[in-house]
Amino acid sequence: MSDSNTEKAYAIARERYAELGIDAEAAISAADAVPVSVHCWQGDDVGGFEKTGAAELSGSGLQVTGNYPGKARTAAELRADFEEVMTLVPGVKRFALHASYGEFGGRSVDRDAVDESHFAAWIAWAREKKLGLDFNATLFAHPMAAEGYTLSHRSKKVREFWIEHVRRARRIAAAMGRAQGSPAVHNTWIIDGAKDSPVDRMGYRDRLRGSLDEIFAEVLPPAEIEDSVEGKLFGIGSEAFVVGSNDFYLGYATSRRKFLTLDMGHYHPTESVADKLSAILAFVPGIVLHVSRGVRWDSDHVVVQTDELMDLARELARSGALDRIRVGLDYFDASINRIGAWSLGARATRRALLFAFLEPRTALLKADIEGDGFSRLALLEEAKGLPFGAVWEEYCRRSRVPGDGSYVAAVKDYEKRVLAGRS
Ligand code: RNT
Ligand code: ZN
Repeated sequence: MSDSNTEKAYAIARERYAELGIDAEAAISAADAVPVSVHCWQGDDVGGFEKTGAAELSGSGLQVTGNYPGKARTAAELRADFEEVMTLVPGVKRFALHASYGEFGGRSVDRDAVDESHFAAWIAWAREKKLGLDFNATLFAHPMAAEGYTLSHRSKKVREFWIEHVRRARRIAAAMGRAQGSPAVHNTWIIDGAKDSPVDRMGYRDRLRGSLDEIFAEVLPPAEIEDSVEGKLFGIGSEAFVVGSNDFYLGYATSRRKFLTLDMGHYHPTESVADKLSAILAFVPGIVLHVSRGVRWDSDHVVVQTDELMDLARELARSGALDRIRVGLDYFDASINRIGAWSLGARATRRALLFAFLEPRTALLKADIEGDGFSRLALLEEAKGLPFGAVWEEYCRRSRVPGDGSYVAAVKDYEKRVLAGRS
């Protein structure tokens, strides 16, 4: 669409929204301002840069399928790819790294030796690009994790190795927070679990609680780091037992005043993460969202505008607690163009936020208060047919990113110019 048609369509759309008491300008500003922390790992299939060659994800419960050509092989390539993604996705963005993405200058630096010097280039790049960084300890794809247990392992030696790793990862996150003048989220997710039922479940949970307590005994400034813990329902190879289940971490985050990470792929299919927001926010300091799309299982498909995502975005917009919610992405598809996958999912997340902020809130709340369930339902239906696309296109235009009709061409162009040359 031409710029002038986009503006014309928006002017009409804006009037239509105003008829329902919705300020489209305010909605654009609100949706634009929510930071979306884009995950580094869509760019290279959760590979990281510890060693060259294929990632050893097997046994980690993470599964990346597909072999589409052009994946980033170095940190420099990953940065270049994300710079391309940034030109395609509107709104305030952050970047989430894993400890396995350090730059080790060809040396082999084990997880219990990683420190902020290995992230100096990332920190300098983020400063230049005005990107906030977030961080994750990496407790998978490693020989010490090969038995399927890390922080809850029976062996003290294995536990101590991973405790040291997470301690270091937290310090790296704090260094990022210091450099950017605002806290970096540090998320801890572990693989621990079993294919079949262990008898001593209690032992594993006791040990996990103990390890986490040892890790968090080191107090880091809240201005530099926000600690979060992520539970899970099951993984490939941990179908019968996951030590860090939702119940475990809900209790942990509540009692230890930590953030809780809610991944959209980590619950029973009929559970609603949207519904969990207001329930859990009543008891924890904050929530980290891992926006994802599970197809039949925690498959981490590229995020699209599903009902689940829309419900989540609406709850976010309605919550009045945006200062306690961190939005992060967590999906990876290696079977299609990775830059396309990355930007499509991030755009879908931003679209859902904009849609949510365009809700006729005042009228809906009135119906709520008056107990007029029919009007509320009718209004929610009406909202689905409002000229949302015109607002989205105008928002993209103002953000100087391509609209839906032209960003695919930009992805293809980058593929031809850059990705095709990678073996
Ligand atoms: C795994 C968790 C975790 C990872 C990333 C790579 O089930 O969702 O968040 O996907 O840390
Ligand atoms: Zn996750």
